[in-house]
Amino acid sequence: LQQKGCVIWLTGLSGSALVGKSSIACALSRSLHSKGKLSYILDGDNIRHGLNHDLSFRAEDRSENIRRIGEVAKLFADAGVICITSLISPYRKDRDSCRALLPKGDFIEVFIDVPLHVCEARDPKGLYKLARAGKIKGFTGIDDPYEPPCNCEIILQQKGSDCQTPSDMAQIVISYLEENGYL
Ligand code: GGZ
Repeated sequence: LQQKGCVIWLTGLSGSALVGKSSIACALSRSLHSKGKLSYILDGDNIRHGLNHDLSFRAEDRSENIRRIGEVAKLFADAGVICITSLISPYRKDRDSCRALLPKGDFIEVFIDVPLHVCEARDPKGLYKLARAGKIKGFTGIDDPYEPPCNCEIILQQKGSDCQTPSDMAQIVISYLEENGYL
């Protein structure tokens, strides 16, 4: 296997399904596959059903969720896999701790910069509605913080109404990987 591993760390608000973290992760993984590159997606929502089923959405548990996923992502990268993580990962210090686990350059932080009102208008799982009604407490963006990255490698923005598709956004990441010697 002639492949340099790395971690592509997607961060951003919940529920941006149309061009959200999960759909970008999938588009990216498909594109890498078509180039003969091995990748693996670690999705917060899925991992919370297995490895991290003991964790809630309290601040300490979110931190632990991110810490474990960061450690697992590091193992994938060590094995030469391009590991794509898809978590809200709302706290800057937790993302920075994951960055510190990897050799310089191998942690590629991608901010999915979709405004709250856009995510909330989509609300694919109805979670924002429940959070606004006080039926979910501590929902990111409503009554729990999201700290945007200060120095991330890539920002993917949802500009106005012209909607970039997940594969348009994945292509931006692919170009970054090409320019930086990962592809
Ligand atoms: C945020 C929550 C919450 C609360 C349940 N806050 O749209 P989704 O459903 O699929 O993505 C969200 C997912 C977030 O899990 P993560 O592991 O990515 O979060 S973190 O990085 O903060 O640990 C959402 C759902 O779980 N969800 N309750 N209170 N999102």
